[in-house]
Amino acid sequence: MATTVTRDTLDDTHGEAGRVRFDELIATDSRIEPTDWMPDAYRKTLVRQISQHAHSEIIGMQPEGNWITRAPSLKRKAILMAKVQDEAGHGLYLYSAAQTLGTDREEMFEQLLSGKAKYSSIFNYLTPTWADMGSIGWLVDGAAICNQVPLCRASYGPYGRAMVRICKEESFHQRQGFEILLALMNGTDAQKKMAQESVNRWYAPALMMFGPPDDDSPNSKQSMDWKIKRFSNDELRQRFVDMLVPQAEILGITLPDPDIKWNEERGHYDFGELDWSEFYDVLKGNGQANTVRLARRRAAHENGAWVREAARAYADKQATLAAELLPVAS
Ligand code: BYC
Repeated sequence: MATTVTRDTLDDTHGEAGRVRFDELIATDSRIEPTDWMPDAYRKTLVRQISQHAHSEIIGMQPEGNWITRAPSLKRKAILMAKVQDEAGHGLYLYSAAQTLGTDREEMFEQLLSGKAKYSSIFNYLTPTWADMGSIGWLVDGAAICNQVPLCRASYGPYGRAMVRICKEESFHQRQGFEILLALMNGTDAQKKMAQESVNRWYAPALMMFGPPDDDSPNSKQSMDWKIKRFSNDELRQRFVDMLVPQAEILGITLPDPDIKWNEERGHYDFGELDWSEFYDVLKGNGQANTVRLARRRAAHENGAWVREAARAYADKQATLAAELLPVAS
């Protein structure tokens, strides 16, 4: 478990020299580490983004967890279970990274459970069919990779390093989703229909994962100046569409946007406007599953109280034992 750095140890004790060094580290593409001086707003931005990201991984276990017992074969169950476990792991690395900024894990949990903290809009959509496991892997993890590979170069060291392992695992997740859809598209007419219908539902919400259009993204400019974000929301969304079109052709799936067209001049695919009112509605808590996702998370947290108590008691016991042994050892 990561050590929580307290705010006292992070106070501006470095004075002007700290600020100069911070600016220099950013300008030279070097990394900011937990003990370096950093502006308060940089710290707050990181805690906001990293904790939202952690919450997304933890809440993101639910839509797929819903299918573990119903996956169509033992092999599919095992793969899905491993994927959901990976997501739990991602959440834990990210909470640890956020803790290095002086925010307590309990505080972050509280923000999630009280509904104060955001998590990715995408996890408020339902998963009524098996094909949705394919769509989540192909589209949701695909979008996650596009967004997260540049985050491996985020200026804050613990975040960037956590992202390296996460991206490796996301890459496997994306391929398993693609393979589920490929199997369905090589199956019966009913299976092909199920795959297409699922992609029809997930395509636009996956594009919205990148966040609002650049003109409506209040945080992007500052986060890019600080080299936390390396590309804007729209740049990454474009990259994602460019990646999806040839993959959809291989699958034999139609992306549900009649405006997708290669633009020779831009060297990118044009695509249609998204319904941003739906995105903001989901953020306000009015998505298909906001209520159930939070209710499940709260129940899991309450049911897990005994595990936290046991872990705490064990840690206390170990600390007492270590203290008792210390004089003997010396
Ligand atoms: N959903 O100024 P903007 C996964 C919020 S999990 C909800 O552009 P920013 C997986 C945004 O927070 C992957 N809220 O913000 C897990 C801000 O509100 P606040 C999750 C969104 O931070 C399990 C406001 O809108 N990935 O892959 O510069 C199974 C204005 O936005 C969303 C990450 O968390 C959204 N989609 O950019 C399978 C990646 N978009 O905080 C898969 C890390 C925006 O000011 N995060 N908002 O109240 C990021 O890269 C950035 O935070 C974002 C947004 C691109 C998401």
